Amino acid sequence: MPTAPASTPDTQALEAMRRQLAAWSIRMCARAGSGHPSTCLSASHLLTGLFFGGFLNYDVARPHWPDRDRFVLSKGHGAPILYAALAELGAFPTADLMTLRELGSPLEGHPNARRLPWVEASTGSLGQGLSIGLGMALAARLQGRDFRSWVLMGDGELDEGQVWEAAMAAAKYRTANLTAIVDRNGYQQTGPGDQVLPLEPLADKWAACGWAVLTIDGHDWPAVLEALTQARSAGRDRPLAIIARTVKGFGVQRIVDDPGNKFHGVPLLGDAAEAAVREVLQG
Ligand SMILES: Cc1ncc(C[n+]2csc(CCOP(=O)(O)OP(=O)(O)O)c2C)c(N)n1
Ligand SMILES: [Mg+2]
Repeated sequence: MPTAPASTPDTQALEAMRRQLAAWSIRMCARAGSGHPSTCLSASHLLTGLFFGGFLNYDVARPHWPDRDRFVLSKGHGAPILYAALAELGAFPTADLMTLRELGSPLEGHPNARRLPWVEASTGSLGQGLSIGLGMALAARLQGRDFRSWVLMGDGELDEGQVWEAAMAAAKYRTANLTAIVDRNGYQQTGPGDQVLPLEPLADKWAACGWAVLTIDGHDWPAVLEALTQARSAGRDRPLAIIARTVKGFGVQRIVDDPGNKFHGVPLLGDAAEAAVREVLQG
């Protein structure tokens, strides 16, 4: 039976928060003059649902609380939306978000666990987060704790062989407290991922590795919330992969319509950034 979150998530409130996080991501990258806003936008429902829907057992006031759920942003270049979520949860002032990528700011371009206590693992070198999240899931078992480990990955990131070593090991150890969320936006750095290395049939690959798999629309609130609810379910004996079909640059038509690489690593600047912020807040 799925375990419902503490209270039923309010989809309208989640959507309002998602739009705020999207807006922050665009503003932060514009201010920095660099960063990956389109990467943040495709993951916006997934990350907002996890952090604000009652699924992540977490307290920003106690970042080293031993029983906290662990969240690893394996696609570390999506750092702005993680920082925005942490700030909105009260970890630090939202004004600090505008220091993204400034020399000396702990809000580095990729999450640095040595600079921010809420960052569970330093990421940015793609392919490593699932191994780290698996280690955390196993640590819970060794310590007799019941926290969960959540890893958000890019789909291009799945080209890395280490992902599949971790996937097979997780199945071997039956880490039911581990959830991999794949932001399946179809694009990576240079363009469509399938032109670089075809991934389909992706769900079959995870299943063949011994995982439970859900494929969902990653921008549909009921689907996202149901998948996260199932991830917390006690009735599974294996790790769960949520393959979330998403749109890179979701909410900003100019990026969505781009026939190239969806502005990967390209911030919108000046008037274009302001227009994009309006679009994600009101569109
Ligand atoms: C090991 C490694 N190789 C290459 C890069 C450069 N790089 C940064 S982002 C990216 C594309 C990632 O695509 P994807 O995982 O699909 O992320 P998203 O589409 O969500 O941006 C690449 C190749 C990297 N960060 N790490
Ligand atoms: Mg991608």
